[in-house]
Amino acid sequence: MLKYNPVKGIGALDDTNIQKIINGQQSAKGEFPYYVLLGVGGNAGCGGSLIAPQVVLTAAHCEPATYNLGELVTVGAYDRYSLNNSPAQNAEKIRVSKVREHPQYSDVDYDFALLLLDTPYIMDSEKYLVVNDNAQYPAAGANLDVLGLGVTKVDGNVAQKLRDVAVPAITNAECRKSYGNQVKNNMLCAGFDAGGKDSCQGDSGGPLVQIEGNKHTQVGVVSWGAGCAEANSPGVYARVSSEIEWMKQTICDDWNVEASLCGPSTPTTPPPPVAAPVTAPVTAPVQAPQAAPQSPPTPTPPISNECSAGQSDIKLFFKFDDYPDDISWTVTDAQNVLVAEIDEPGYYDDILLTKVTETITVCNNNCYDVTINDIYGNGLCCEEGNGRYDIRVQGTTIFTGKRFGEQAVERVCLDKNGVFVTSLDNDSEDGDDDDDDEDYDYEYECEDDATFKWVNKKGKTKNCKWFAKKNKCNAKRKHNGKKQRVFNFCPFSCNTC
Ligand code: 4AZ
Repeated sequence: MLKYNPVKGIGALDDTNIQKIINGQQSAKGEFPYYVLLGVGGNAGCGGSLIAPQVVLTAAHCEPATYNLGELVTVGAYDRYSLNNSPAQNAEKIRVSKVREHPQYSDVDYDFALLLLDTPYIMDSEKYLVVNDNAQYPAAGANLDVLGLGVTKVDGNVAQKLRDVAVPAITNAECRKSYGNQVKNNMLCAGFDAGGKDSCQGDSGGPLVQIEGNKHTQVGVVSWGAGCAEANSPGVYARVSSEIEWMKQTICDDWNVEASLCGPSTPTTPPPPVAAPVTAPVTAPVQAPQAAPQSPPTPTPPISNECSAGQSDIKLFFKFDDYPDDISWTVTDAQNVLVAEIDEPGYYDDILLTKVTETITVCNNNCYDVTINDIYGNGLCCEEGNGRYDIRVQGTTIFTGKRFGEQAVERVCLDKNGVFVTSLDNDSEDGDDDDDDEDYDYEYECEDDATFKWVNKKGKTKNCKWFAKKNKCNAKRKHNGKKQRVFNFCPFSCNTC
């Protein structure tokens, strides 16, 4: 978010004094069951809070109408890269169907937005969140907690697990000593004179709460500040009690969904079921990560339900180098049908993005080619940072790579139980238990296609021998109008006959 720096003005981040922010602690699982990550995994930029089963409160400066509308958010988030919160309630990815940014939002003023979720998330917890409607609260000096998955130091990495820190409320009069008239009545400041503890980038939109036992009262929404955790520069929050009427109008009148702030009688439609929380379908196709500011990825074709041997997940993990936007990938099955892809470089383009795990749901008893492309041609390392990819099946990393040039192709075969195997033995497909080898005449020549060549970016021509020598037989190249793996053109050099 924009930062007001008394010397440099709004928008300037004083990075000359890089401090550890927050100085908080990792939250306990289930401690803040209402926390929402606006997005999924490493592509998520902001936080939010579930103030009703189908409603998330966040900050307008997170621009949810641009980045989250129609996309998935992670409700009940704790670990950025996992929905599994056990033994606490698990997180869920739920799509955002409507977004309402405060109509008076401008710069840092009226920094509120509401999201309507496709389906409710029923918190199965003794803890509950209420929005503060009392303008007298919190009192100066009240002990508040702010939470988030944002950076743990200025310009650092975003947190993997939810963190929280205690900060005292300060009066707006006191806060104006730091920021002057930038602090409006609909804002609330919290922090220590000496700094040291604060919210920061990536925490925006998340809740500032006052905790009394299981009752958490949300008094603020993370909004702005001068840098993070600097002395005499408290964190500034959108003051929840100021905009209760706008929230009620949006949630109770316009959206007409269940919310405690609407009172018991407001909804005219029956409230959503209060049974078990809605879980994502197990047969869900690949969930593409939250769209980055640029155009969204090509939608993934749904996976056929006809996986006769059941389904499993292939996890594709990236630790990026300094240029996540160079990376794209595809997964195709043995019949060369596209199963999932992020086919455009530029998709992974978030300045906070360092790691991502993609989950690709595939059929057991099939083979898949995972192709990772780096448009710049230097892989995920090393001159531009120390990245890598891991391909995981059932929790085990089966392939990893970093210095792969333009392209890496890894073949992942899963047996009938979803266990990784190097190839599938389909000999019995014809129902004939005989050794099929005997049925074929093996007297064929094992020869490279003498016409195969590939011209690199510097205009140099490479042949089969070069690919074999460079261990690039698995790369895909176009030849005679067909894009295939090089060993298909070069079986002799690549030793695959
Ligand atoms: C931000 O950039 C941000 N220290 C959030 C909170 C604060 C500063 C910056 C408060 O999202």
